[in-house]
This record gives sequence, structure tokens and C-alpha cells, in this order.
Amino acid sequence: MNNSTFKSDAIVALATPYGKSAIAAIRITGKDCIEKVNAYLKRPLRVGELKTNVFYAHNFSENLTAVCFVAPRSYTGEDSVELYPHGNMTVCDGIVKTLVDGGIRVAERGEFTKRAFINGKLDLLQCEALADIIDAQTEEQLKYGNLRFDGKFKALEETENAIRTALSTVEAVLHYSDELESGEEEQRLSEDVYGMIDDAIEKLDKEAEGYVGGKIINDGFKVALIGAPNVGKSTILNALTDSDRAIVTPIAGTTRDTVDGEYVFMGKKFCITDTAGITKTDDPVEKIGIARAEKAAEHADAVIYVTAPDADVPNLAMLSNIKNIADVIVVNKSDGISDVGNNYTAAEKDGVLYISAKFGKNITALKHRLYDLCPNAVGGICNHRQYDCVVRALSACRSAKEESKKAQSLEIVAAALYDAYSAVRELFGRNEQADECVINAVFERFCVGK
Ligand SMILES: Nc1nc2c(ncn2[C@@H]2O[C@H](COP(=O)(O)OP(=O)(O)O)[C@@H](O)[C@H]2O)c(=O)[nH]1
Ligand SMILES: [Mg+2]
Repeated sequence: MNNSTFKSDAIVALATPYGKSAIAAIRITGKDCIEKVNAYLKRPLRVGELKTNVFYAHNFSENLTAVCFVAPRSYTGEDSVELYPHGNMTVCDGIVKTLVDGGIRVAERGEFTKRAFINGKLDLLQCEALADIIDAQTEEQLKYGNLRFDGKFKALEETENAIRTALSTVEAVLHYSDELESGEEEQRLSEDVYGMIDDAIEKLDKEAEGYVGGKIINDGFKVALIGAPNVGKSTILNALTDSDRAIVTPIAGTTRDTVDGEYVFMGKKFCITDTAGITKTDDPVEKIGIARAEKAAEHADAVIYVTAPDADVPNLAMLSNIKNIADVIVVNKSDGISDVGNNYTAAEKDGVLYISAKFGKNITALKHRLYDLCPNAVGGICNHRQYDCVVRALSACRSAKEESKKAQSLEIVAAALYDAYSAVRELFGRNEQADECVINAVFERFCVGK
């Protein structure tokens, strides 16, 4: 990150939601902010001591509690103040306005966390984890965010160290090759460097593999409901999401566009897409709907192919294609069956799951079946920025390995290792020339005040 564009001026923001509450929090950080806030307080702030105080705004005074922290021992790494007035927006607006008139700027989205990042309090992976923690809707997302925030996925840090050591060893050999005895050079390289490159490749490979699993935790497991018209796809969406999200009628072709719904099962988020029934049709709108259904099936993590005893299954090539990619085949409208609760194997016969969406039978079994389809492999990366860094680091490590086998030019090995090192540094946001747009995109996810 280029520090030349970094601002450290004092900023202020309401850190709690805008609205009525028992207590609100106003955060201030940056240059001389303690003195600037003190100018409006009855008693000067004492470091680390949460005390009652009085804030003299332009047109009123407010009894509140307040605390200050001194750089570098604060969230942002700068001098900071936190004010806890009543959660009344006339009060909060008045305090912010008074502070702005006193020379403190209103903060941008995520600016507090961005300062924590720039001041080395948090790395970029931690900032992203924090954004995921704040966005978390499920316990699984929360746990996963906390694991990443706490740096529990050690492989990434270990990879960074391994590549750094490999790179510095190669550079040392390049630099001192005249002084090394013949044979000594080769031995040193094979012992130190090759082993470390292999180790880095193994770890990065595992991380790349875990990407989809991590992404699914945060974004939800995407499931598409596919099948002929009238088999009850929309009814299944409603049953799974316990809602009336999709229109259900006995008329074939009711669902034309895709309809999305969500539910949480055993702490995990599922996103269901209901689609238009696939059939032979001349209706231009229905045709578009079918194209969308196929697209939804293509983009989903899993496809449920739905049929029914009364299904008018057209013998279409596309339908058999979809049947081939189906992860679960469901026979709906099996109204006479008994509900087997959690035990989806009891609801299955010949790999087909029997349910009745209308009467809520074997819906839990279907949920279990979908749960078991979720990937188990999860590592420390879960978004595209991170995946991109890992893939680049991996390919650079692989070419370093290839080049080292050829043993022609150590400079080429060093260059590949340098690329790998830069990509891993970028993952943590530690590289000097980081793309500012990429960095800003991370912080724009936060609310003002975080
Ligand atoms: N008997 C019975 N009828 C169902 C069941 N599921 C859906 N239906 C009915 O089948 C018709 C078509 O349902 P819908 O969900 O709109 O089907 P879609 O075209 O596949 O989305 C409606 O009249 C539903 O009430 C079921 O499990 N049992
Ligand atoms: Mg429908």
C-alpha cells in the first residue's frame, strides 16, 4: 500500500445504527483528536478510562460516557476517542456536527478499519474476515470469520515464510556463488530451497482446493430446482424456505423467471433457485425462462431434478442432460409416504428421494441430503481476490520448481520465487505497490463507523 495517499486527519462517525436506542457509539480517530474532543467536554479524557462526562454541543449538553486511547494502542493504531451518548439521533447528529465544526471530518465507509490496516494493526485477510463477521447470518459464517480473523489457517503464513526463505537462499547463492565450493551450492539448494518450494506448492494447492468450500460458507450453497412443468418445483422452494416465495398453481408454465429463496439448516446457508419447467414450447417467454433455468443449473453448486408420478416428462435431449448433472433426483407428490425426519436414506429408493412438498413430507430428509453435498474442504481463503493471489503464487512456485529442475539459470528461479512471494504478500495486503482500487473495494464493504 502506498502510504503517500494515506490520510491521518481526525475523522468522526456514528458507529451504531441510525435510529433510537438505549446507547449509541460515536467514534473519533486521527491526528489531535483527543484535544479536539476535549474542547467540548466538561472533564478532559483520561487514557483507557471509561468515565461519565458532559459533552457541550452547540445547542445542548449531553450526559454521556467517554474513553480515549493513545496511539498505537487503539483499534486504528492512532489516538482515538469513543463517546457513548443516548441513542437519540438529535443528540448524535448534534455531537457529530459540533465535532465537524471543530475541524473533524466525517469518516468514509470502513475508514477506521482501513487505518487499522495501514497502521499494521490488521492485515488484509483479517479485514476481510471482519467484514464477513459483521455480515454473518449463520453461526457457521461467524465461526469461519473468527477462525480467519484469529489467523487459525496457518498454512498461508507458513507459505509466505517458506517462499521468503527459499527466495533469500537462492539470492544468497547467486550473490556468493564464487565463494561457495562446487557441489556445496547444489546441495544447499536441494536441501533448503527445493523442499520449501514443494512445501509451498502443497499448501497453496490445498488452499486453492478449499476456496469453493470457503466461498460456499459465506455465499451459501446454491441449489437449482429443475424439472418439467407442474411437478411441484415452486412448492418445494416454498417448503424448503418455509415461505410463500414462489407462486404455485395447477397451471403449467406458472414460473417463468427464476425465483430465489434462502434458508439456514444446521447453521449453514442454502440459496435455492426455482426455475421455469423445461418443456417443448413455442412460447417466446417460456423459452427465455427455460434458458434461464439451464443457466441456473449450470451456476448452481447442486441441482435437484424434480419429477412426479403424474409428470408429463417430455423426451427432450436437454432434459436428459439436466438429469445427468442432477445431484439429487426427487419424486415429488409422493403423498402417501411417511415422513422419515432426518433420515434421508430412508426416504430413498434406488437413489431417488420421495417427498411430498405440498404435505411437507421428507423435506427435512431433503435438507439433510443437500447438507451432505456441501464440500468439506475449507481453508483460509473464500473470495475471488484471495483465490487470485493463491493461484498466481501457486503457478509461480510451479514454474520455480520447473526452472530449478532444469538447473540452467538460477536467476529465473529467483524471478519466479519473487513473483510467488509478491502474490502471497498481496494476499495479506503487505506488498508496497498494492492496487489501491482492490484495497478500497475491501473497505467499501464496511459501514461508516467501522
Ligand atoms: N398432491 C400434491 N400436489 C402437489 C405437490 N407439490 C405440488 N403440488 C401441486 O402441483 C401443482 C403444481 O405445483 P407447482 O409448485 O406450481 O409446480 P411447478 O410448475 O413445478 O413449479 C400445484 O397445484 C401444487 O399444489 C405434492 O407434493 N403433492
Ligand atoms: Mg413453478
